[in-house]
Amino acid sequence: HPEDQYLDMLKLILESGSERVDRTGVGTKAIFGHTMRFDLSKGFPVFTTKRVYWKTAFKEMLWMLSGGSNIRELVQQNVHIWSDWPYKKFIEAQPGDSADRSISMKEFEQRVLDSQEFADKWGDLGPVYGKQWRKWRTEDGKEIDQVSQVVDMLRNNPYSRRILFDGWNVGELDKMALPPCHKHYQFFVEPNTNKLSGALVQRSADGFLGQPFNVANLAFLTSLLAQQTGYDVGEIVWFGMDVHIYMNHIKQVDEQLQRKPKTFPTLKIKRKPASLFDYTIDDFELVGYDPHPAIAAPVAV
Ligand code: UFP
Repeated sequence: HPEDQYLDMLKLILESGSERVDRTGVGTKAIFGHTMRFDLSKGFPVFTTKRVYWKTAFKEMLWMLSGGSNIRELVQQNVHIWSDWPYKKFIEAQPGDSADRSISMKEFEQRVLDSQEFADKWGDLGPVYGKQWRKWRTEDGKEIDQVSQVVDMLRNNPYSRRILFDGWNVGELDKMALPPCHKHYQFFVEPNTNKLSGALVQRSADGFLGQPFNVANLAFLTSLLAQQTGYDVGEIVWFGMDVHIYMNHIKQVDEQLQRKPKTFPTLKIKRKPASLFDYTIDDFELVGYDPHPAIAAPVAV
């Protein structure tokens, strides 16, 4: 089963990963340099040995594609995966004696929803993915839409070796809530089969929580681009650099490793909108997704 690639990676990290103290202080076991590939014509690679909240992942991808960098549009869609960072920043900015120092994440998110002004001030993540993908700023003040350039190249210059975009804007890293993890996307058209393949280079991968999302979203993005530019789906290739398991996820990983993968679902795209930027979450269905139950785990912030 293609998902064995994922389970084997988790096993490898547990068995041979070196223990390292990381930025978050939680501690990880990590390996360096790992790859996996999935043939999209044989099913959509959303892992089945635990439930992956694919709608959350897809909503995040659509938000990034829209150029978004504020949690407001995510929270409006009930997506909370980016809220930890601005919440932490807000709390730390409050004076010690302020009542606001002890508001909960839910209360924080409610304020973001209630007030555009509050959201602008506290919900912004800095120039993260969406900003760099769609509005990369040049020295002379212009903005480059890298994603539209990719669409354009797929249509007009499909054998180019430069069909890629990158979120790693070195000059703006210090203004981002989190420097891009999934940093480099590149695409490849195979002329005989008319298939489009997509690759992702991920500098840092939380093997239990993040990586399954990142693989699903790579497959998702590749499928959207294929539909928009008139190709069939080929393969996705995932390259992880620092691939790690947090020490407080080890029990969860052990549990997941007991399970047998089930058949991958298929992605159904219900319509073809006018552009890559006109999809909504209701355009998608994962037909036949019948995973093992979810396994909860804390996020390291
Ligand atoms: N992480 C992922 N995938 C993502 C994302 C974050 O695995 O899409 F946004 C994880 C990787 C790492 C942490 O555990 O978040 C980022 O920390 P650092 O910047 O120190 O690598």
